[in-house]
Amino acid sequence: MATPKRSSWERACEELEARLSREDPAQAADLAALDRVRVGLLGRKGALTELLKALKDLSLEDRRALGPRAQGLKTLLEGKIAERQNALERTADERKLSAELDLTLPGLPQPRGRRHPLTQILDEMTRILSLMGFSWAEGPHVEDDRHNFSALNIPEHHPARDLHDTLYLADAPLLLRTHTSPVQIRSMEARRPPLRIMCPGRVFRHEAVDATHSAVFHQLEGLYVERGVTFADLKATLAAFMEQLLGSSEIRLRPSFFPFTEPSAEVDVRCLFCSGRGCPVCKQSGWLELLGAGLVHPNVLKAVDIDPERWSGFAFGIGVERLAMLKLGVKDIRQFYENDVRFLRQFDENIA
Ligand code: 2NM
Repeated sequence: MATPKRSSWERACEELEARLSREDPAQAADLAALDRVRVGLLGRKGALTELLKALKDLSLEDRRALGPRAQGLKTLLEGKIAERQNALERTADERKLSAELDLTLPGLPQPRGRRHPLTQILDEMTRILSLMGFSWAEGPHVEDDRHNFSALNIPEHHPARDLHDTLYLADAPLLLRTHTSPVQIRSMEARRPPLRIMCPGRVFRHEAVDATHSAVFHQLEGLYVERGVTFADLKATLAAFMEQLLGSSEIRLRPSFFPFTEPSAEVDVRCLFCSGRGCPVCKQSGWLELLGAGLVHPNVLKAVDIDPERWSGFAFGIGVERLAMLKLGVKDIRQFYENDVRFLRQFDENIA
């Protein structure tokens, strides 16, 4: 037999259920209307809150029977309110966005960068050499006399040490490296042969700047030390390197002199512009002078404690700017350093 309190609670609950089916919170027109619905039902004095509070006046048995009904009603209502709130907020965001932005306008073009032409050439050279087994080596720009000169068999009074070529630091017995060969000395000091390295990098000379001279420029040198390395290895390596780099493998070696190699050679490549017929670029000779090279001088090996009776090696050096000027048709070396985008833009890369 239902108690009077239980009956009146059940009536109240039925009224509320009827009310909810009439005025579904999912119909609220805007966020303010939804909030009024929420407060009216779930607020501190809301109808459902009151109903839940009134449960405490019922007997334990009645509470057990009716509590879940009220709780179910609350859960259902909260879910509906949250869902309607999400929908209303989304519509508000979309309205605001379309008022401020025209999403049908075309996008802004994004300018695409490119590598500096010297970097492009240097990367191409190191890519080829690394396929031939040379590994990348670097060293400091500020060097001491031993690594830049004496270990390279450049004696005290050699003209390369002349004040007109070398930039010395004022307060220390140090200098700016005049070539990348000190990197090769450092590599031979640090590691035992066999050794196959490439040394790309910046070098410095005390020099008047003009269309073909810069006080700061770039070199790439290669070094290979192994048992029984000969001039034939040097020639074949350079021919393969030039074939990959320029598409021309015909090379010519002319006797020359470097303190750190013996014998030494200037290496010419068949002119890539006229294939040897003669043109202004090669000054009608049919050849382009591109590299210096030779077999590492025994005194250089001795200076880094490598026995020249057991080991031999070849080395070569190439000027990056000179090659880039030839390949790209640049007439003034200074353009590489001015960073004028109208100049740099000409050397776009074919990236899909
Ligand atoms: C060149 C030409 C010829 C050279 C020699 C060495 C070393 F460290 F092994 F002695 N490094 N680079 C070399 C030889 C560089 O540049 C025109």
